[in-house]
Amino acid sequence: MSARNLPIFLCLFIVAISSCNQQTAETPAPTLNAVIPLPLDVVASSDVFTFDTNAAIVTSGGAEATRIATMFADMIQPATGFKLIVSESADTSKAGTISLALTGNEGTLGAEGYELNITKDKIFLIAAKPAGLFYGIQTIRQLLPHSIESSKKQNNSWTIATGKIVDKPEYGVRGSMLDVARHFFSLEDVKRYIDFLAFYKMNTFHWHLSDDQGWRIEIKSWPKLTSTGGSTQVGGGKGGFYTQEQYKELIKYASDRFITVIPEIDMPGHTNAALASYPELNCNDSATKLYSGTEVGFSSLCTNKDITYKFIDDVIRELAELTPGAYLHIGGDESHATKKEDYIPFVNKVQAIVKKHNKLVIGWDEIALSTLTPNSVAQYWADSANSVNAVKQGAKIMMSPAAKAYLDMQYDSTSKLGLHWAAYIEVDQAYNWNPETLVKGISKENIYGIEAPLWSETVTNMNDIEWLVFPRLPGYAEIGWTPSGKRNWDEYKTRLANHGARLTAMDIDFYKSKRVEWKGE
Ligand code: TNX
Repeated sequence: MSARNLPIFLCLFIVAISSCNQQTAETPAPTLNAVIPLPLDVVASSDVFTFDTNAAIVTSGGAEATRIATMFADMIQPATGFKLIVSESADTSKAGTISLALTGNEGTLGAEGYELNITKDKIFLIAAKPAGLFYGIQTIRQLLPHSIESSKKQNNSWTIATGKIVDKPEYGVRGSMLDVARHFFSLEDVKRYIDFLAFYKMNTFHWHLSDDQGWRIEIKSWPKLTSTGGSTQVGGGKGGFYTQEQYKELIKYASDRFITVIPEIDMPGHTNAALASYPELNCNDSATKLYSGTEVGFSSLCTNKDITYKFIDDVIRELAELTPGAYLHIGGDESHATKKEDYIPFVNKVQAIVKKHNKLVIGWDEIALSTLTPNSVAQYWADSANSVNAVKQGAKIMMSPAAKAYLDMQYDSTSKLGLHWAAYIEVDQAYNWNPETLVKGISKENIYGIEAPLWSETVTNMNDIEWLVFPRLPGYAEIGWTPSGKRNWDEYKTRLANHGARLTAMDIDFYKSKRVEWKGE
């Protein structure tokens, strides 16, 4: 935003509590003050566009523009009752037109940026690439009244503040991880998780698919991984797993929302579910018992047996065939039951296997103890020395510092869910950090992306997920999207306060932090 426009913008921010705007009492207040992540450049004007049944969406630039427009029309239908017509046309002359155009030319917007121009009687959204249109749609959605999120028809006037937004992300990779191994979550739950990421313009979903307590992805060449290894979870419940067909369904669902899936098979530690399924993966040839506790660091694949690498080759081959994204996550964390002299050659061999199957490696920061292959990414979670070592080897870093970015950390000592081994993370602490300056030796150009992981030792259902994820996830999305110089907790907390009613309309059970003055609709 230019300095020239700052006063108007601030005016809109505080519109709810002041009379500095030119709205009349009947005109609903513009809702620019609730958009998360904060767009890069906003020039507000003091009018409103009103959606009504005459609104029609025209698209130009091809099938993807039309698909995205249709997603938008479908999304707003339940609350508005409008069945907006989507047509491929360059004619934007009619009042009420919402135009989505793909230019193909990245220019300054890049592959994920968009330009949104809202006037009194039309909306123009342009982007170079489909992802940009999709993010522009998320902004329009957040500019509409909160009740747009309702699944039931609302009697509302569907207005949007006029103005111009030019927006693009600071980081190219913005994501979250869901641990489906400690507790299993249905495909439907995982899709809802994907919806959350998409809503905040996040583009990466890290799927933690195996751990001591459960193996969750069907591997056809090693069927007992799921029939045995998938049969329990923390607390001893029945667990579960995804068939390869379901996995592909999720990949498609994510990719329709511009989200790349990074699947993780954690090894050589965190492997009890595999060790319980196949005796030959153990050094003593005897299967372990299934495990439903929450200890870490006690299991290891047998690193000096050939069968172990045959197993890994099969798993990586099947997973690589199912996964369009460039990266496969090999875990590598907390391998306390693997000797260091075994761990290093193990990780080197696994990197070679991943490469053989035409994928790139990402692993937790410990993998930097080995010799990282070109384009490997180390995920900083705990050990800054490992991460700096990765940088020195030329690797990039996925930033997930446990004490700042772990969604399973309790908010404070009274939190009903979560752990606190790394920190208590209140909503302001989750927001108030800068990936570029957090660790000496890791700077902007070394960063691959930002990721907030949710481990599920204490999380058993979707309500639990929502309570830990919200309201911290929007803050992580903003860290990834908005340049650090434009981020400020005092301003953000006002937007978040306004945003709370939207979460409620989305039927999200969120933590009502006392550090935010939540507003009603
Ligand atoms: C550490 S983070 C782990 C996980 C646990 C998590 C709980 C990481 C790479 N390893 O196995 O679930 O702590 O917060």
